Amino acid sequence: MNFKQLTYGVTKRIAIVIASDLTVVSEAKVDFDADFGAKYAVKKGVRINEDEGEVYQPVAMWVEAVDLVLARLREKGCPMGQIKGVSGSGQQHSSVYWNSDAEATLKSLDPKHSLLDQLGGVFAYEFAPNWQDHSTQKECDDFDAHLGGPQKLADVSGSAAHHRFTGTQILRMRRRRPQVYEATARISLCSSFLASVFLGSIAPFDISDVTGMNLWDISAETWNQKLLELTAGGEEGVPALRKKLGEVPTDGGVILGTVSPYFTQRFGFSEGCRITAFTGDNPATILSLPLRPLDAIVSLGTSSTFLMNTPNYKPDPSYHFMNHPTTKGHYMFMLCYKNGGLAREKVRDALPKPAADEKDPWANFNKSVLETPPLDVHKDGDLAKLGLYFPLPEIVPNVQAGTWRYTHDGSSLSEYSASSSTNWTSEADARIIVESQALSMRLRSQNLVSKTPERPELPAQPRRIYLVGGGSLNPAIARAFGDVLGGAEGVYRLDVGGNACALGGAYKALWACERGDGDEQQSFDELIGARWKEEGNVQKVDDGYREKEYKIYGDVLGAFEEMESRVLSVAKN
Ligand code: XUL
Repeated sequence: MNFKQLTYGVTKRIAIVIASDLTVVSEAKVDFDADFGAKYAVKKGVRINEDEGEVYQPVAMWVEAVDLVLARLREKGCPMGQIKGVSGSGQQHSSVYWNSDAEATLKSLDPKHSLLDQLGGVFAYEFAPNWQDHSTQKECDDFDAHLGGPQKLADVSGSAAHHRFTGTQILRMRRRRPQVYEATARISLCSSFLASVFLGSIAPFDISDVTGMNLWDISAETWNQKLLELTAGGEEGVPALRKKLGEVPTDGGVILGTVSPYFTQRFGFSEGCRITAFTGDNPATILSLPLRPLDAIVSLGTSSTFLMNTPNYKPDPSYHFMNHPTTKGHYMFMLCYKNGGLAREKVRDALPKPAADEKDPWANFNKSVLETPPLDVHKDGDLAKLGLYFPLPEIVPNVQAGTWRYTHDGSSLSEYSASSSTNWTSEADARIIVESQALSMRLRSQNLVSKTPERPELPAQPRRIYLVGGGSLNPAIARAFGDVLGGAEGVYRLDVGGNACALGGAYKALWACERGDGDEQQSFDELIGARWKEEGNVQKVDDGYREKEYKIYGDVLGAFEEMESRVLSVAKN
């Protein structure tokens, strides 16, 4: 193991230390519920105020988690003094409101006392809105209208208005808690908050994470004046808001300074240990491997995300474009679904239970997915089945909770009714839900993919599809995703534990510290690509592209899109 150069990626919960050759040296974890659930009254890390749709977290818990995760790292024997650089990641969109004592307090932290003891008084608001917050419908309507419609807002900022996006959250803070807004000297995102603690000074926003705010003009590379005016309540409020937001360095590898003396004295970090910008958890995830343009990551957890690195900027209200965290001129394309694993679980639970000696609770579900033909079409003349299964209100498309089933005869779409002659079984649902999750991703990414240069005979599609998260362990899901989405080089399981974003943070720190200067400066892909080994990190789980299946699903994309618009128009009326 090479201890010469160590870099450290930290999320709210996980710290990973890697060596120059990317081997993992040490890891430690804090679990919000297990470690702090009782003290901070959180469940699944959050508190909920149902009446207002607020989902939030005590900032003190995050502060305490930093000390705890570092203490655990040191206990495990991590050579803290050899850590050369620190970066990390945090949930996107979440915001921290610092008061005017914050900067001075951060600069003079005393290593004999805990962070919690010292940072207790530096917040204008003791909570941080969590990314699941949905209290901002009014503010979303205002943001969408302000530039002339959701498409216009997406053109400028990369996304239409979303409840969780920080601009709408700040606007609500000013309206709902004006005294907090007034008392706020600086606003951080979760990522820049963590960087600030390590730096001992309020750190600027990261160039990728700032694009999750609905406030940053992506092509102009600066704040959008009109959106600032909306948020600040008029032109006269803009200078004060700009002060709260700070400046944004456009280089994702910027060295912000060295680690605060608090960490050198309390945990043994070296004085020269450098801090680079921390980024969002999704941007950090695309840094956990050398993700080339045309490669996609599909995260199959409780919710689902689809991430791609692309040089094409084609914004649309139903998805997100964000600046790539390390590569100027590239973007992270992201689809973020609320319904993923839980929705599949509901369908699974409607199937007969597997036999008592069957250990895999997914056995029957998987059997149904594999034994049901695409779209449940067994023979010529069978109607194709399409469905939407949303036990939670969905983001993509933005629709209330519900289940919808449709059939398609090759030219027209009809809503399925139980009294029709078509037989729709629970086994078919298992196939149709997995297909529908993948079809939604194919529909929305189809204009971003092109032919894979090494296989020009194949239609445009992702080159590799990397699956992560709980669902990636399920071979039937891998197979169905390969059927629908293709994958010119196949479908792979990305096997970096549950820590892709912490690992991506560590790779970012390594790149920032070792990329060199001037003409010699290496891009993230060059540096990490040369050191990264497939072996042990990824495993091929499906061949991906299959001509017949790829065409079958391509032929129903239009019908799938029409089904979504019908569901949306009924929901609106
Ligand atoms: C992305 C999003 C979530 C959080 C999760 O827009 O809101 O994926 O980043 O931490």
